[in-house]
Amino acid sequence: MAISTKSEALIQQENQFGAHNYHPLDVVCTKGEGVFLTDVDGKKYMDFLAAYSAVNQGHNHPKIGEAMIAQVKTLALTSRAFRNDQFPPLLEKLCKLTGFQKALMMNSGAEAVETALKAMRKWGYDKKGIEYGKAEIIVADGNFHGRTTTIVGFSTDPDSTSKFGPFTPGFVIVPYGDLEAVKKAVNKNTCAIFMEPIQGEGGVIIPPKGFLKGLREVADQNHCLLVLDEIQSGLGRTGKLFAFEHEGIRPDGVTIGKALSGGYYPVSAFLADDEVMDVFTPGIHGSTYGGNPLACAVASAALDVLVDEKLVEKTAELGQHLEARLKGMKTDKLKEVRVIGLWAGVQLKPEAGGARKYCYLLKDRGMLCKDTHVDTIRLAPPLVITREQIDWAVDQLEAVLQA
Ligand code: IF1
Repeated sequence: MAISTKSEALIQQENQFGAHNYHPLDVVCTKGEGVFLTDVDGKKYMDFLAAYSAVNQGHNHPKIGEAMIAQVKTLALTSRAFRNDQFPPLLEKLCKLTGFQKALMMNSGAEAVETALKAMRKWGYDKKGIEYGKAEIIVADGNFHGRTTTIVGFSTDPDSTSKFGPFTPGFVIVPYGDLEAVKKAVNKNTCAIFMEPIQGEGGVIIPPKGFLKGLREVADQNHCLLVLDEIQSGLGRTGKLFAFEHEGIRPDGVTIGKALSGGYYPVSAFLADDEVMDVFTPGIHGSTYGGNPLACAVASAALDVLVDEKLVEKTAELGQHLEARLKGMKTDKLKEVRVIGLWAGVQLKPEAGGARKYCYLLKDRGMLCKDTHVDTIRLAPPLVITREQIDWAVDQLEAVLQA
């Protein structure tokens, strides 16, 4: 479809003055409301990505926006050199909601992951007694945990790792979902197992049943930590507050981000009990913006919306409908459909010609979603979506897959 001069001018400007570290769909958004985005030409789209689950509460949620504006007019930043009145209540709310004893606030997801990695290693030295410099963390093939040099160092995606080395040592990569491989990799120097409970960038990869439970057992038997990255899977996306609840386990630590602010502001956290969190003592870790009053006010409102609007329960229910509708699509282009809550990886057969072209066809029909790993269309609408809106979206998807 032709791009208007207004969009074209903005795309040209971005290409000229911005680093080319992305290849976005050519839609220039200017407004968001609930599940909808509007572009600069006034065309309205249903958002089926939700900023990679950051906007679980829906675009422009009035309660989060109002909390943000009120706090902006009062106090935005003190740094952690001084205390602020928004931080303590947010910590308590977060701990009571998630069941962890302590929270450490950061900004981006990658920073929460870095925090978790530091905690795992220091716990290994302080509490497990691993010889200094020898700590190992077991991670998964196909992982995505962010973009810092340490994190991309244990990525297996060539795009993430290309020429950014030398990398931080101390990571052991095993196939995702392979419990036997984890058992083989674990040794006296293992301080932790660190994985996504469901791999997002991997294309919504749900591990075999019992895998997380198995990881919990391996960690317990070998006196090491199990830490899960719920930055994308957490806060309702899978129909539970945390994806690990599907297997009835509890990790020793968890990273959250994205929907913690409902998309308004970068807010992330590492959550753990005292046994792990007390490895952090004054001066050894932090961030200028971590736990700032604006972030805390926004996160507090974003969590309230999640609870007050029963978005977790709603997602569990609507997720079943999404799954039934996606699995009932009449098309010969599907290889596999993976669904958990309002999160789906629609994997096409190679002969379908790649997922990206279908994302463009969907865009023309007013639906925005994102391809991943060549053949997979990833669906993750804001959790405020209705059953009728899901039906409309699946109708569009089915139509483009029949073309
Ligand atoms: C980008 C992917 C999604 C994450 C998990 C940590 C982070 C992420 C499980 C880091 C971030 C984002 C980053 C974004 C694309 C996106 C993504 F496709 F790359 F993998 F969501 F699926 N842990 N995921 O998914 O959080 O530092 O970005 O706040 O453009 O890189 P961040």
